Amino acid sequence: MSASDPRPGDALLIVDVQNDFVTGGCLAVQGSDEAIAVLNRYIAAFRDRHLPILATRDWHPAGHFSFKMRGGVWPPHCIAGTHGAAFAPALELPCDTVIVSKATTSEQEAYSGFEGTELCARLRDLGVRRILVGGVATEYCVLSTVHDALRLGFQVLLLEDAVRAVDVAPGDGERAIEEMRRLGAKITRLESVAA
Ligand code: VGL
Ligand code: ZN
Repeated sequence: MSASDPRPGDALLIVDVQNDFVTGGCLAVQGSDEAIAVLNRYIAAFRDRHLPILATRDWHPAGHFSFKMRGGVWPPHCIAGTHGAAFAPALELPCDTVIVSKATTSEQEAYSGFEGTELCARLRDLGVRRILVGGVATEYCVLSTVHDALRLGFQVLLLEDAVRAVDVAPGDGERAIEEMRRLGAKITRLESVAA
C-alpha cells in the first residue's frame, strides 16, 4: 500500500475533458487520448473503492468574452449544450459523477474549477480532504484548479500521466507541473496509485 493509494477522504477530480479540448476539437490538446486512457484506470480504481469522482467542464455562453471575436484569446469553444462542450465519449464517467460547470456567464472567466462554482462546497460535503487531479490543460485549468485547491486547504496529488498541456510556448506544461510542486502538490503516476 503506497501513500498515493486512494482511501476514504480522497476524490478524483477530472478537469475539462471535453470534445473541444481533445483530438478533433477546436482547441485539441496533444496527447489527450493517452490522458483519457490513464484517467479511465483512475476512474476504475475510485469506483472499486466507492470514492467520489467529480468532473469540471468549461461551459460558456455563445458570446463569451474569452472568444477572439470579443477580443479574447481563444476560438469559440465549449459552448454550453453543444457537442464541443460534451465530455469526451472515451472518458468512462460513471453516471453518479458530480459535474461542475464553470465560466457560465459571458463576462466571467474561470480557469479554476473553484471559481464561481460549488466545487469547494461539494468536496467539503463529501468529506474530501485530498484530491487526485487530472485532465486538460495542464498550464491553464489544471494549474488554476490545483492552486485554488491548495489555497483552500485540500491536499493535492497531481496525476502527471493523466494531464496534457497546450504548450503555446514549448515547456509551458512542464513549468506548470514544477509550479504545482512548488505550491505544495505531490506529483504521482498510475504505477504509484493502486489501479
Ligand atoms: C481552458 C482555454 C480556455 C482549459 C479553458 O480548460 O484549460 N483553456 N478555456
Ligand atoms: Zn474556456
